Amino acid sequence: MVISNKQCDVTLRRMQAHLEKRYPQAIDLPEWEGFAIRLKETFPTLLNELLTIYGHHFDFYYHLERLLETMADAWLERTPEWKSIDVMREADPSWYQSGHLIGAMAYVDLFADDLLNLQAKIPYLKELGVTYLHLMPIYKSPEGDDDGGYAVSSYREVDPKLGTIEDLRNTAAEFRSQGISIVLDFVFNHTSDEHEWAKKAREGDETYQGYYLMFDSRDEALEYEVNLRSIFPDERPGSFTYMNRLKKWVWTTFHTYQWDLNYRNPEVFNAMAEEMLFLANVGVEVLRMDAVPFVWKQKGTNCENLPEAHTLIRAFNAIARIVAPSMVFKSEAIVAPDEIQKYMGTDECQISYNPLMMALLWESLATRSAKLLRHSLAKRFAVPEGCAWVNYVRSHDDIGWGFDNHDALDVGIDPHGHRKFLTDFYVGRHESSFARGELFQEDPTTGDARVCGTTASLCGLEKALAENDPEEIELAVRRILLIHGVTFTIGGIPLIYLGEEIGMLNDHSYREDLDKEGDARWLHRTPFDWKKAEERTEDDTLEKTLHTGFLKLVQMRLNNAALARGETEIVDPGNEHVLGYFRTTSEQSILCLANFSDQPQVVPAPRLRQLGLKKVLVDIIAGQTIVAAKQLEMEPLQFMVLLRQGG
Ligand code: OTU
Repeated sequence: MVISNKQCDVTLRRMQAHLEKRYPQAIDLPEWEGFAIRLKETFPTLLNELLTIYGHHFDFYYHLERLLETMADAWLERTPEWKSIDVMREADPSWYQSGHLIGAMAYVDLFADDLLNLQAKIPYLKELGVTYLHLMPIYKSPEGDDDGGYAVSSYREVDPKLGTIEDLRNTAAEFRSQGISIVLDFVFNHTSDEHEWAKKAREGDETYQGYYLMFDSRDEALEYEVNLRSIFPDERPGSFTYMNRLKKWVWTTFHTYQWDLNYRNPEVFNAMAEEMLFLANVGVEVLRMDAVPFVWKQKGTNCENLPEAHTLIRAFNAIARIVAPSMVFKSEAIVAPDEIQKYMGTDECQISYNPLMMALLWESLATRSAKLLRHSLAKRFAVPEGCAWVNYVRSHDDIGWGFDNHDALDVGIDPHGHRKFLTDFYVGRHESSFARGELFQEDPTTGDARVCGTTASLCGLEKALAENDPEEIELAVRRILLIHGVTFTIGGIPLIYLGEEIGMLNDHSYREDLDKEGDARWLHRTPFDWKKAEERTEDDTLEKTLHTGFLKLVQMRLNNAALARGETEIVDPGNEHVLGYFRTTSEQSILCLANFSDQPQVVPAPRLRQLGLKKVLVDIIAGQTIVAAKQLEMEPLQFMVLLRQGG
C-alpha cells in the first residue's frame, strides 16, 4: 500500500496532536523538540513500512496510535544521559564505522558468574582493547534446557542466577563509562513456552493464542512444513510441535519450547516494539537481531528471507531511530551469501555478522588454499553505504558451510563434495586433519551437517598438545593468529569469542549434563579459565604468545587509520595459497597478506610491483624490514601487514 505525502502529513499531524493531548507535560520539556524532529523525519518511513504489512487491517490507525504511545512512553522513560548520547550519535550516526570498535562476546555465567562480578572483569577486557561486549542472552528463561538463553520467558527480567534488571542497568552504565558498548540480543522470532503470553495461550486465551502460530490439524501445519528446512533435525524433524492439551500444532522453528511469534498480528508487532524499547532504555547500544530470516511466514515458500521480514526490521529500525537513535541493529542472518547483505542498510541493520568469511577462513585453513575465499570476498565483501561487517571466526553457534555454490563452481570446486570434505576435516575424519571438532545436526535426509569446537581445537591445538608435538603446536598458534589477523584488518568490526585469546580448548563435560548432551554447541561454550588467563603474564607460555599476538592486532588497528576505516580491495597476489588485500585511505595504503599453507610460500616480486609496491617493505606484524627483490618469502601460515617506507 502506498500513501501520498499529503496523507502521510495528515496522519502525522493527527498523531502529534494525539501525543500532545496525552502528554501535556512532555511538550514543555526542552528535549521534546529533538524527539518531535526525529518523529517528523522518520514517520513517513515507519508509516509506509507498517502499511505494507498491516494496512489491510480495519483497525490499522488504532494500532498505530497505540504504537506511538508506546514510543512516547519509552522516550519519556529514557534517562537524560541516554538522551544526550542520542544527540551525540545523531551528529555522528556512523560511529560504529569509526574503527575504534573491537568486539568480544561471552556468556555472563561462564565468563564471570554474574553481572556484578562481570564489572570486576573490565580491566581484563580493557587490556584486550575491547570496546563492544555482547552478553549472551541474560533474560529469564526456562529451568534446564533453554537453548543457551535463546528461549526468553521475559525480556524485562534477568535470569536470577545472573542478577536483577537493576544490576543490568548498572552494568551497562559502568561499561559505558569505561568506553565499552553493551550488545544484547533481541530474540524476536520466538518466545519460550513459559513466557506470560505463551502461558495464557496454553490456558486457552484466544487473544494470546493469536500471538503465536497455531494450527488445529497436522494437515494445516503440513501445508507449510513441506517447504521448510529443519533447523535442529537431531532434536525433532520439521518445524511444529503438538500441544496435546490444546490439540493444536504450534510453529516452533527451533526447539519445541521456542514458540514462533505471529507477526501478521499488529498487536504482536506493537508488543515486541515495546520490549525492544525497554532494552534500549536498559542501555543497549547494539541490538543483535536474532534469527532475522525466519520472522515472516508465507504458505508456499520456505519461510526464510521473505520481503516482509525486511519490512518488519525496517519498521523496528524506524522506531529505534525515533526513540533511541544511539542504538543500532546487528543482523544475525546465517543464510546463503546472496541473502545476507539484503539485511544491511542504515534503515535496516547497520551491521551484520559476516558468516561467509567466517566459514571460508576455516575452508582455507583446511584446504591450505585461499582460492575460494579470495574469489568470494572479491565478489561479496563490499557493503552498502553506512554499514559494517562484524568479522568473527567462532561464535556460540556451530559452523555451517554457507558458501555460494556458483562461487565454488567458478573456481573448480564441487560444492556438495566440498562441504562433506570440510565436515569430515573438522570432525577429524580426514587424514590431513589437524582439527578436533564434533558434528552438529547431521541431517540424514539432506546430508547436511555442521561443526562445533573452539577456535584453538579446530586450529589443531588440542591434537598437537595431546600428541606433544612442538611443531604442530607452533602451527596451531599460527593458524589462530592468522585468521584473527584477517578479521582485525580486512575492514569492519572484529569480534573475539572470549577464550580465543588464550587458546581455550573444547570442553567435553557437556555430555554428562542431561540438559546439554544433545547439543554439541556446548563443546565450545566452556567456562572461561581464569587460571589459564593468568598464564598470559608468564614468560614462554602459549597463553602469552597468543595473547600478545592479539594485543598486537589491537594496537595495529588503533594505530593505522587505513586498517581501522580504509577502503578494502581484494587482490590476487599470484599465489593461490595467499590471500591479499589493500586497505587504503587518502593518506595510507597497506597490503595485508595471509599464507594459508603450512608450507613456506612466495609472492612473486613482479606481481608486487604490478600492485604498485616498492622493493623494500615494512612488515609491522613481524617488526621487520623486508627486501623483496625477486620474491617475497612467507613462512608457513604467516600473516603480514606491509607498509611502504616513508608512508
Ligand atoms: C540463533 O541461531 C542463535 O544464535 C542460536 O544460538 C539459537 O539457537 C537460535 O537463533 C534460536 O534463537 O539456526 O544454528 O539464519 O541460523 O538464527 C543456529 C539464522 C541458528 C539462524 C540462526 C540460528
